[in-house]
Amino acid sequence: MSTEQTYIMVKPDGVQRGLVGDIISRFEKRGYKLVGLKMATPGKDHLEKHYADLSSKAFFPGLISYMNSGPVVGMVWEGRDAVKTGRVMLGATDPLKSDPGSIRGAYALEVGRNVCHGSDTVENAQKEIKLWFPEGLNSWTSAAYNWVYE
Ligand code: YYY
Ligand code: MG
Repeated sequence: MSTEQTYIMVKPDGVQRGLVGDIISRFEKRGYKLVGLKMATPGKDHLEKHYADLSSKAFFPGLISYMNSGPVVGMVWEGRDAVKTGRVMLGATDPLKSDPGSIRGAYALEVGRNVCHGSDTVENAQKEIKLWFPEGLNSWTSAAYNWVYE
């Protein structure tokens, strides 16, 4: 168990469908601390950097075009096991295989419209946070800390 930061992003379909508030709310209510938040329309080059590891996949061009189809909302959440738990909260990549209590399991049906992104490892989270928040994050002490952690 460790305190981690993870990069969570509402994809263009999630923004268009009015899911931003719900997604933020789930992380906030779980007990995670918000240390970065922005809406962005960063363009193709930036999105290709974000998904660089997938550049050889057949679905890559479609993925980039979908991600570039409207603004996204990026956020950084901090707390206990944030990377792994964030992924559980998102659900499986294919929404049909996601737990119904997860974000994708509740709101999506197709892998190419799966509403949200979450870092998959601590190392990738650090890379993604640098890419999306080059200006840095917000350091603050949550008044709820001792009510969330023993
Ligand atoms: O991390 P996660 O989003 O759950 O999956 P990745 O394997 O990193 O793929 C990124 C993104 O690519 C996925 O959220 C949807 C899309 N994608 C796709 O369109 N078709 C696939 N067969 C696999 C992934
Ligand atoms: Mg991924």
